[in-house]
Amino acid sequence: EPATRHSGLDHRELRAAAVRVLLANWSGKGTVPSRSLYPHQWSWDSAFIAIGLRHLSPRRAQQELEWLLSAQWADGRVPHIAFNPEVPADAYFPSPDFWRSSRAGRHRGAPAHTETSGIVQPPVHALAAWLVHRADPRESARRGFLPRVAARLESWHRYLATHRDLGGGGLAAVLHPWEPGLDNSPCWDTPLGRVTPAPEDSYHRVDLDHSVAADRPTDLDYARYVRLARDYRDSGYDDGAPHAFQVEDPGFNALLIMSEHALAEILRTVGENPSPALARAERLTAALGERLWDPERRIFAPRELRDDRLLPVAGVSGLLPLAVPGLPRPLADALVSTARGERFRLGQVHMVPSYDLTDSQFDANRYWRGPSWFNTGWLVHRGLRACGHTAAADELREGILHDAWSSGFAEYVNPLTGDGRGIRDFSWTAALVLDLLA
Ligand code: 2M8
Repeated sequence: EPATRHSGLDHRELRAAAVRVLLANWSGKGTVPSRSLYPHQWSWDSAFIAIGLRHLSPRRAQQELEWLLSAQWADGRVPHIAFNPEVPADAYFPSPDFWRSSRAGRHRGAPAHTETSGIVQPPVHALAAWLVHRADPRESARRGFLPRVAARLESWHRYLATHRDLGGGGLAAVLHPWEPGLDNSPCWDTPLGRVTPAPEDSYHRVDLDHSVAADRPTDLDYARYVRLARDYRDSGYDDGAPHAFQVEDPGFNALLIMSEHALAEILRTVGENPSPALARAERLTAALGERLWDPERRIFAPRELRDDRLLPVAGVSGLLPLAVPGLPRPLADALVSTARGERFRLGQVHMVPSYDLTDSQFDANRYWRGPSWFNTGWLVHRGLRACGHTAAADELREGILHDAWSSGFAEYVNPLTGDGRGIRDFSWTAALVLDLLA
């Protein structure tokens, strides 16, 4: 029997447990991904969290997004971390005194009232805002939720369309492996390998105080992350400065397209012109097909801008365009067959592995080098459903719910065994479970 076929899961009990995780991780203004490992507000985490919170408290889901967007810079970027000043500086590395946003980011319009990081994460926010609105349109209208967030979302997307189109082909580029959110994916090994590591005695890895080293990125990866982030900071967070790491990621851009469609709905609802968002969505979708489709592996792949070439890798971010509205049918069909094929074995392993099962760099336990994650599982599920693959979507949904329950809302799971990895009571795991149960 396939590993993903389950029965006997008590959905009421599961829902109650997911609610407990989200209530415990609420900090008063936003939700931390984890009390121990990630004690601040993270950008794409908050978007996924809001998508789940809307079933529990539409108002809290709105506040989650509004709080994150209040950390936005004047140039439009939404920082990947909004720091909570009440949390001790040594609780997470890199801390505010590393990023120095209010000083180093001054010329880009970093807020003076709060400390943030200076890099970004995938733009899931407009999609989340639209789903949150739809969960309770009356409460949304009463609080003026959409008018409050529409201009900020528009300026976020404009930032990505202008400052981040470093390849000139219409896609947004990422400048750090933390930006696509799939930190140590083997997809980045080649471009990251060129980065000179920072001296290891120049910082302390707090993450290893909370998690098993074999489940986390290596010290060498960290030394390179630190170098890239420091260099960007020291340029004053200038997107026009030279960057050692510059990649167009299919997952990041797929989420941007989904969010542009959602933003068009938001603009329409508040009585504004949706055309700019729709035009960007159309341009991005065309560029995704032209620039990132790998006909050999039949998956979308990251493009390294330094050499202007597709990286020969198959990562889960390459499957995420399945959820893009209006993706040409032949591409969607090819993605589904790749997901079912030997590289991801959809339906035969737990959820969707983060990296190619057949590649020598696949590691079933180490973070984004192979384990299955709940947010990418949720996105693939959404794509399968949108493309009419209902049975596969139902099966994946059951698998996600089961793995969340049996792992105690783990951060990620071993795709071959389903064993939980990383930390437990992880917020987006709980939030996306709530969404799938609704
Ligand atoms: C992980 O990334 C952070 C850095 O941003 C870290 O390793 O400390 C990633 O899984 C990322 O996608 C996620 O948003 C973040 C918080 O959950 O943790």
